[in-house]
Amino acid sequence: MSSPESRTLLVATTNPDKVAELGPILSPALDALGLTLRSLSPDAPPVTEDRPTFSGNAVLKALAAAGWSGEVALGEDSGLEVDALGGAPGVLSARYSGGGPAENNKLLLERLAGVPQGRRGARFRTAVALKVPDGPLFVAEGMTEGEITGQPRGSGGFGYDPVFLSRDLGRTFAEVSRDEKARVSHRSRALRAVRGYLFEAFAAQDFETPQGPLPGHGTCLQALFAAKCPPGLVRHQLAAGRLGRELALSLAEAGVPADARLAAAAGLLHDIGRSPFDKPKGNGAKPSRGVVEHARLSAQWVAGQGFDPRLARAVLVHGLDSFLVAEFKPSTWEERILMLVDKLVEEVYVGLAARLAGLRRRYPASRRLIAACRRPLKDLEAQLASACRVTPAEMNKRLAAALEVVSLTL
Ligand code: ITT
Repeated sequence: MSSPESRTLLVATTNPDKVAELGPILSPALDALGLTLRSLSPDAPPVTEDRPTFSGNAVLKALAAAGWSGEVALGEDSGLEVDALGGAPGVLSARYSGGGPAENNKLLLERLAGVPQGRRGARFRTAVALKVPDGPLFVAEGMTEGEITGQPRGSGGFGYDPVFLSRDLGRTFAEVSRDEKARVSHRSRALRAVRGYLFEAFAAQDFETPQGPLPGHGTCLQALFAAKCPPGLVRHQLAAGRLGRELALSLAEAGVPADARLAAAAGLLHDIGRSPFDKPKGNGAKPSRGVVEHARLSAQWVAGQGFDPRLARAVLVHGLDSFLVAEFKPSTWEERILMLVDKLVEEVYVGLAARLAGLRRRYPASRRLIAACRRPLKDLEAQLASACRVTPAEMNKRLAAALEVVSLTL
């Protein structure tokens, strides 16, 4: 993967209301990577949004902006789908009436005249596409449900916000603050899924912290292959790294000082000691590949690289047995993040219950340990969700969405 020279993320939109909503959601990832946000200048060539889907148009915008600027670019396409109108205005949302937002809302209410509440279901959708010049493309979608009011309500927001009654908030998007909208909006959901992929767009970047060096995405993946980790184990660690960085970014968004660079590296390297390459040799003793010993072997490998010691510590205390020994209990945000995300993913997101059931099947000798850890893990899940200011269900939805991002090369 070639790495762009520029330290900028170019947002390919001409809509300043969208830029105002994008900034706060992206900023934890931009801060972690030292990137600055730039929006499209008026001299950028216009793009004809002629695709039948939001993701098709988001990809068009991202490809055009990355090609034109040579910078990593984010394309966004969004709109409103109304059930009683067969999904209209859909991809034509911006151009529905041929006039501005007030005319669009007027036409929408006219077309829904006589449709009773309860049959006015609607949803906003956003697709975002992150394009690395000469590199991959990441695509994610977000959605939020609601219904169309009888009359416009509220003076905030933009576009169709005054007529969209949010199911999550019980008010129109024009009646709530920007922060409240950001908790549940289609745009925030798509952006939260994709923002961590900036770590992969800038994969060649390693980090320097006051405590020592931290390996970036590319360095971690190279280490996994050099350590001869089998493909399934690489996929598990890739999933834990992606979830770990998104959970850290969600915490940072809520004002909690979690380091997404550390959480990402911990997820990517936490099982490196399971690799056959790192088995101790010579005394005939086989290392346990069970739920406990591998954490020590992985931490040993990490410590041997001279990385920031917080990384080896997070890896050391990610095994289930750490809950049972006071001195090994995960106690920093990044240690807690790794402990939890490792118990939510196999090679894909499965959630806590299914993950523990899988561990019980694979390690029958550790059944009692696994059963004893169920409650502390549920408590940890609740603690992290509360620190993100969301319910555990919403936090899990966010994390699962971060693994549903499509990654392709065109
Ligand atoms: P760019 O193409 O330059 O990004 P645009 O405003 O033309 O800007 P779209 O093509 O994505 O954007 O059209 C989306 C339209 O859907 C937008 O103009 C609004 O009318 C509506 N829309 C999208 N998200 C919205 C939101 O959060 N609140 C209210 N209306 C929204």
